Amino acid sequence: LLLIAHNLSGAIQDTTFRADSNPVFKHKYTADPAALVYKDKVYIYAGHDECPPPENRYVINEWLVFSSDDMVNWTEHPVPLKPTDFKWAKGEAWASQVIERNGKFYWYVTVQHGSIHGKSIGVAVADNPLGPFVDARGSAIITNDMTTEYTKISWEDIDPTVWIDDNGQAYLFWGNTQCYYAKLKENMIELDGPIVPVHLPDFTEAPWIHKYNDWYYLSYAQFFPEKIGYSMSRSIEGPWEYKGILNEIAGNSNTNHQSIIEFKDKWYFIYHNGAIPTQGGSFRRSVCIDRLYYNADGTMKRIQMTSE
Ligand code: FUB
Repeated sequence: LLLIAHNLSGAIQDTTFRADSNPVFKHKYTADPAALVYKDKVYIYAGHDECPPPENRYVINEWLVFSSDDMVNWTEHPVPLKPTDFKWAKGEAWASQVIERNGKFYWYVTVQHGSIHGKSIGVAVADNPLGPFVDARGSAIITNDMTTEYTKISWEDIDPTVWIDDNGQAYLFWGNTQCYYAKLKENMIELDGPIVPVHLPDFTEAPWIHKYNDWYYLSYAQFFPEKIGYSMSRSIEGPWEYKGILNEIAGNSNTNHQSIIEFKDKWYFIYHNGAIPTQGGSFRRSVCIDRLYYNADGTMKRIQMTSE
């Protein structure tokens, strides 16, 4: 009986996740989804695209959070964090990621710095995945003046992604045009070593780290308009070997920004497109979810987007 119940619940999950319900959130424009799996639930943290049509620029004044226990039914929760919650920041809720460590939730975000030129990375902390989140340091953890020896653009310090390796060492990856990583101290709010450039072909932005079996995967946006490509390594510190395109340009959006998670024994690719008619586009984006599959050698099959 137990076996039948198990099989039945598996079958029900298979048929209820319908990629053709993309985009997942239709009542608001949502971008740069960062997914967190915690205690049988998935949380999606996303920027709220609010650019009034017909204008075309980023207007992103807050992050949103949604939760689900089946990848089908989503609950929206109160706004958990805004760039203005960082006193040193000026605005612009660009891409982010949340990770749990020792019962606390650390949220690494891109914002515009108030007094240092360019974009910066801040970190907020909370006791649960829905917040309230508060600035964990009172200052940015990464600022543009820390990386000017590599590129001269003001938006290179964006798109943080964070990883805690099996030995407990945490790493922050980020970047635009140039990808970087730095180790984090156990407190998760201070760097623990130098900033190291990561060499990835045609890197634009949006790095995301995940692990499957003994492989590390660093997926990232390439070119512009963006596709998602990926590299694999046996170590989080590289060297990384480029493996090709994982996701093509996502309907009607110049940017493409992914998270990759395993939830209840299935893998998912969570991203955004600009496909909501008639006002959707590069500055009014929408979060989508499709399934992700591996080949026997550990490489990933190209994502079959619902819109294809
Ligand atoms: O949403 C603003 C920026 O667009 C993100 O930080 C990039 O990854 C791109 O999606």
